[in-house]
Amino acid sequence: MMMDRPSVKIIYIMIIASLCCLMAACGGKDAGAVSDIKEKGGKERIVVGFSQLGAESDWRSANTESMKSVFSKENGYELIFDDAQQKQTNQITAIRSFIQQDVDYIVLAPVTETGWDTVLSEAKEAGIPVIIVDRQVDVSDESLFTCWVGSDFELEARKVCMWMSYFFNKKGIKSEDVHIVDIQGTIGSTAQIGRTKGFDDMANLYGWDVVAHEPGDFTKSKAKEAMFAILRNYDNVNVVFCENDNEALGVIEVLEASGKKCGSDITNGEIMVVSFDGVNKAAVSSLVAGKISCIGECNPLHGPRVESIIRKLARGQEPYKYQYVNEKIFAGTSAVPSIMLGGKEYKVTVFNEETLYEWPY
Ligand code: GYE
Repeated sequence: MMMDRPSVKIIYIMIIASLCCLMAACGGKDAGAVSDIKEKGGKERIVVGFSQLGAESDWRSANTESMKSVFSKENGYELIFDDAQQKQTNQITAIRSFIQQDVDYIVLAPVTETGWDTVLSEAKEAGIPVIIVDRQVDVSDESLFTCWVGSDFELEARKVCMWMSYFFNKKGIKSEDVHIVDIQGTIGSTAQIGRTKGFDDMANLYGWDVVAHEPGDFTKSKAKEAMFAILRNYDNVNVVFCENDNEALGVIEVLEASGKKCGSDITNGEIMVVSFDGVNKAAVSSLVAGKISCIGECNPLHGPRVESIIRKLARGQEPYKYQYVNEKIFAGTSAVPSIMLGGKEYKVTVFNEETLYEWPY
């Protein structure tokens, strides 16, 4: 006997409802939710658990947004998103919950590099592929994750330092007259480790006077504290290397409140600020205004990249283990049109009032 559409729908809802009750009765509340998701509409959705480390910067918000817009219901996904609020323990708890819910893929943006072996072994045992995004994990066995996609943070730092070296040369500024501080990112994160290393190596190579390293945790507030401390302890700093834009904006606030002028004319008392990301509109406007001299781009739009990895895996193909994203250098002045690094030429993208509105982020 043919049933009309509403009756089919009611029977369908009843089946789903009883399945959910059954799951809940077994104590598997979350597992019930996932199988419900997978069966809705008769078409399987791919369930992705994403452990995001926090919301400390504009880069992070853009990254979260990119992931959420790609892993949407319309695109056939169910995204279980967890914000770990900068705590690794929260990330470990989230991953365990994803395993319990039997998600199809786990995506992890790790806060720091170490301490992942146990929980990633658990994911491996459960047979769930783990894709690492943005920062890296330092594990004893690389088979504990499927692959990684993100930026070359050390290269970003080398490029910004090279831009400075070209600029100083052009303006006749001697290496020994460069008194520079590094406001570091979250200690132990790949972005910090790479940027600090790139900075240290280049400062050493050019013989700049490195006055201090201060942790700024990639946040405006921590960077402000760091800059206040630096101003209390040293009176000769003329360049501030910030490991992200939010830090740079904090540093500029502190410098201006202390009566200093931010700019590239360090011979005449200005303080040069350089940074990374290029995602924050206020930071890019500061570049155009000359308050930030150079920004090493750090691209946060990893959603489509992670999705293409998942598509590959779903087809049974093996993605590259490490996938680095190509990035640019941004400046507000055309003083340095391009730089050479490792035998490669990098053109500098110059932003002004007009091109600012063509900003991709
Ligand atoms: O540069 C910073 C964020 O890991 C690439 O983390 C990321 C960095 C980014 O908080 O703004």
